[in-house]
Amino acid sequence: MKRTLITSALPYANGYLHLGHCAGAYLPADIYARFKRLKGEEVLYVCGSDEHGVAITIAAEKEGVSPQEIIDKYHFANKEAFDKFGMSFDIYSRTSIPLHHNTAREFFRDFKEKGYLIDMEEEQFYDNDAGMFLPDRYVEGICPNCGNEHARGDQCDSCGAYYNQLELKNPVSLVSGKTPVVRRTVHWYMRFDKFQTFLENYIESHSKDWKDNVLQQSRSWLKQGLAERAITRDLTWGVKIDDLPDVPPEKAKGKVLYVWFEAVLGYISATKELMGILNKEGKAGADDWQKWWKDEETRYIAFIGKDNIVFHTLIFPAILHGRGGNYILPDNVPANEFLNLEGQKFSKSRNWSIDLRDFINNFPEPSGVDALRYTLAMNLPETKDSDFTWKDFQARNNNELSAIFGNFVNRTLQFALKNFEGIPELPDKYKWLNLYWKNLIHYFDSDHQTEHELVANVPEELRKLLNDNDVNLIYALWNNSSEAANLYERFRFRDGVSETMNIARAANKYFNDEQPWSVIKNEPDEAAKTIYICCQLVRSLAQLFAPLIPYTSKRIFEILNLKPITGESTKGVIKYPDYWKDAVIPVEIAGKKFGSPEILFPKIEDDVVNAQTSKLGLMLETKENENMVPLITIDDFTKIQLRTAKILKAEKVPKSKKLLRLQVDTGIDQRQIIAGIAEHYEPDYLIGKTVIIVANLQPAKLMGEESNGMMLAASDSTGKLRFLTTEIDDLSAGSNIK
Ligand code: B3M
Ligand code: ZN
Repeated sequence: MKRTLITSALPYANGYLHLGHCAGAYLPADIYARFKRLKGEEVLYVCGSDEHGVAITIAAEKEGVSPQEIIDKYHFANKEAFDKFGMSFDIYSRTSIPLHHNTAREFFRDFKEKGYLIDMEEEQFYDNDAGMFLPDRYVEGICPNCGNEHARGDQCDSCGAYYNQLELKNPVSLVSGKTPVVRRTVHWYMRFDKFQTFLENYIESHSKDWKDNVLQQSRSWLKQGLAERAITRDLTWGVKIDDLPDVPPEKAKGKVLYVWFEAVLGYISATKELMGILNKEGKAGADDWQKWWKDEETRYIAFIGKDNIVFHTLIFPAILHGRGGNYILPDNVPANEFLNLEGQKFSKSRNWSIDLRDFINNFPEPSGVDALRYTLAMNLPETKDSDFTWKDFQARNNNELSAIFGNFVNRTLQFALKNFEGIPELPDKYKWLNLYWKNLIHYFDSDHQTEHELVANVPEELRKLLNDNDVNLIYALWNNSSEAANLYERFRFRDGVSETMNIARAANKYFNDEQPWSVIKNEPDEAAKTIYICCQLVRSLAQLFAPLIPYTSKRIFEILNLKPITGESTKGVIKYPDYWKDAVIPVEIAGKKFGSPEILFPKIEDDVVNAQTSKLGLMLETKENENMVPLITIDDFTKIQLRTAKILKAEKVPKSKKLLRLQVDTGIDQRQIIAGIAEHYEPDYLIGKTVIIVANLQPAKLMGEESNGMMLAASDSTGKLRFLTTEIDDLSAGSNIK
């Protein structure tokens, strides 16, 4: 049996995780990791924060902080949210650590020595004001393909066309707001064309076992022909190369590795980091990372969202293959499509999102997290985009987790406690029940008839003890658990979870058919046998649901006074026994006392989900939502002191692309106001203008600059900000506005 290496795409540390992220590369991977551990296999599950690239620097500018502050804020916030969401990573690392920088630089140097890199001069936009070359996401203009006026530097969001930033018409720097100039700069290009044939063979070798969406995207890139791609960028934030020997510093100055070239190497550096930690604890060799990345006995599964496919099926395999040294390649890349929210795409800017940390704050009980995991699992976008709705979350919790699984556990344990003070002792007549059960499982395992024949032809001697209901329930346990295992192995988690929930349905049917509440009156031994079998099923279901709802499974094991077995991280150094197989075999629990049962999944009421739904899209200042803003009294309004003011001076705030520093005459004093309009106005244009300010606002600090007041502005139909002014321009400064 091969060991299994699992990675999830490294989320950018530039914002809080939302439920769409969870349903993409994370929850499926965690279900898979827990399942493989519970099967007794050697597993390593690696993830971490992706902390470089313009995704980080843009977020830093938006929040007016440094990139380091951004990644520290979101790395730890996301790690905490993942932990509470039950993610069982063996390590959650980050790409800002020196170990990662060194790993990435090693690959760069090796490729340079092997001739896989060529340094070429190219023309690129340069912002004279900001004194920097402009990466694609720092420049905007008119799309050369469709005329969209806000097209980004590399790809148009409206028509999807890819192009070189120099093809943009009327380009504008998003740093200074000015027209950039064209300058020549050197970049190192990776000759991906040299890996065309290798990658074609690699992709076609998986034509049978990879998802269609993954194969299609990979093939279409290969069909266009792989060209050399720049793997450096003119940025100061990232993995630097200007101090590498054999790299001319004058060429490499101010350059970092392209984030997508180094981020995928983050999986390897995270593994190295973990082995270094374990080595210090005497639990692994420092070089043990190699058995995960350079050993044919390892099977590597890379979980991602569909926007990361070619980076994991073409770019990363080319890098691994180019490095040599027996690096293994992804054995599968089960990319998920996207999760939508109440029928719309997740959108932070439109506040149409549910952050994982907010969900956990609103549903702090472990049952809430498990209900979310279950709801997401039942709606995973495995083959097409899917949707999360609060109503479905409520229904899954109330009608399935609570009404089927929770109800079965509760009625079984309550009945056992009330009538047997715990798990019933087996009456004499049934003292060999466990053995008969094991023989029945052996018969199912060894006989390959159809489902109907299997149950119909159960050996007579087993029938002496097990009635039809008993046999049907044990068959459902055996059959559905192995079906679920097959489905999980094929990354079909929705169906695997359904198979498991169907065991709980069969268990409820068994309880109803056996009618212990009435049988106990005249045949207590029969009732004892029934409840004993139900208690076994409670344990089995806790085991089989563990990959999905680990908190609830753990709770059930604790109530039964059994060791919780939920597939938690073992840092890749310990293998469990095959608990999956073990889940269908009865354990010795007759007569066992247990703790007080509890409601595992409290009902979620309408007002709870309505409160959540009503939050979506709020603070959206559009016409249809105006009346969403609470009404105020005239007294409230008079607290705000609005005045006219004249702009005396205007200049840019250093290192910020949004802020201007204004000196204004308010008619009562002269003061500094910081305004977020640098992307919309040249400072000189504002001098002498009459504007409207809030004069009695608490002083605030923005990018270290004091602001005493706020200048009023509104967005026009194109999203451009326009400051508010008065009908006549020479209205004296300081007029009170009522
Ligand atoms: N951070 C893109 C993303 O967050 C990128 C994934 C890197 S995986 C090495 O979707
Ligand atoms: Zn376009």
